[in-house]
Amino acid sequence: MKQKLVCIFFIFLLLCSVKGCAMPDYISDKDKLNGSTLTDNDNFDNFIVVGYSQVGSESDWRSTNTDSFKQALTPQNNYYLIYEDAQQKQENQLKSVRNFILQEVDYIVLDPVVETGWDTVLSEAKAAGIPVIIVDRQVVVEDEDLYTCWIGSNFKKQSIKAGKWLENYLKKKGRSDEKINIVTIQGIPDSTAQIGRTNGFKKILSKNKNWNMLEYQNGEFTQAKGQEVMEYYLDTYEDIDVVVSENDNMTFGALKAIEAAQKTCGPDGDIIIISFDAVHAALQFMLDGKINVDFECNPMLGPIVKENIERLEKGKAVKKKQYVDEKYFDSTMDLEKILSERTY
Ligand code: GYE
Repeated sequence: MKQKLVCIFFIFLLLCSVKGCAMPDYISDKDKLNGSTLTDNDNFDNFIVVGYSQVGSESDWRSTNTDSFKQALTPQNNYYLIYEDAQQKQENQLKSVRNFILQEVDYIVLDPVVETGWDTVLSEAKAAGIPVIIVDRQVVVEDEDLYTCWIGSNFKKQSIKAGKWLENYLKKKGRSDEKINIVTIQGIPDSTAQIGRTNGFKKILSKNKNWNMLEYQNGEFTQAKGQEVMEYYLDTYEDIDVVVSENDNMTFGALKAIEAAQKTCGPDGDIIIISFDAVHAALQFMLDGKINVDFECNPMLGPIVKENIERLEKGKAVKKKQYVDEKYFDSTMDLEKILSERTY
């Protein structure tokens, strides 16, 4: 292990001399080591080196997810975490994974921005004997043995629940036979979260002949793009009954656009808002009467990955696909209590 860290250090020196760059943040940022620094005298022999390629920092969900890894894989727990933010670009992730292989890390954790295009790089990791744990989004590869396991959410189930929730809601309002105009603000195309959330909802959509999906547009999972897409929808369509927004940050942008267009939304407004993630700020908007329902996506994957690594270190098997538990929240619930108890 010591050789690996020495190797990481030399690669770092090399990168600095070639690019004249600042320290990479996994070495310079003390927070990432949870307040502790590595010194020459530290005994690294028992450290488990993990290279973690994160999608980006596009949303509240994502930041919480990143923190859960940084808090679980700490030097105090005998981990050395090399964190890389891919800024929602697959090419950056391919580079990171290849660097991790070069650095001879013990494990690679990959949250793939999109599902396809991973076969080659994962074969390289396999050839180097480095186990790869896929988190949150999934990969579609020819050979499932290219990764050890996957841990994340059931996005399709989340949006099937969303569709069923809408059926019930409209029924309660006596609107089951009314023509319902819907728009969808989608996440990054080809990401598991987008595919699952779009397709799950489509299943219920196809059963309700009076539901009319006006359009799908990519909001890139960001607030700015979500706002832009919603502005376009409001300019284009007179009568929108429902907005399905495939993550909370795009919803925050949509709420701004709706307000600017002097329309109303939420349980007492004109537009029904269905969102995904259920981050703290979204539940606050729900409490303020702006969002109708939010389907939780559990970001706390760091400790689960740690447990999996610990099993693997002991030579035990891990389950190939591991789904996390998730709930949903709507405006009929005791949101003040829920918000006060929630950690994310
Ligand atoms: O919903 C969104 C993020 O893949 C579950 O990505 C994740 C999604 C999440 O940017 O906020």
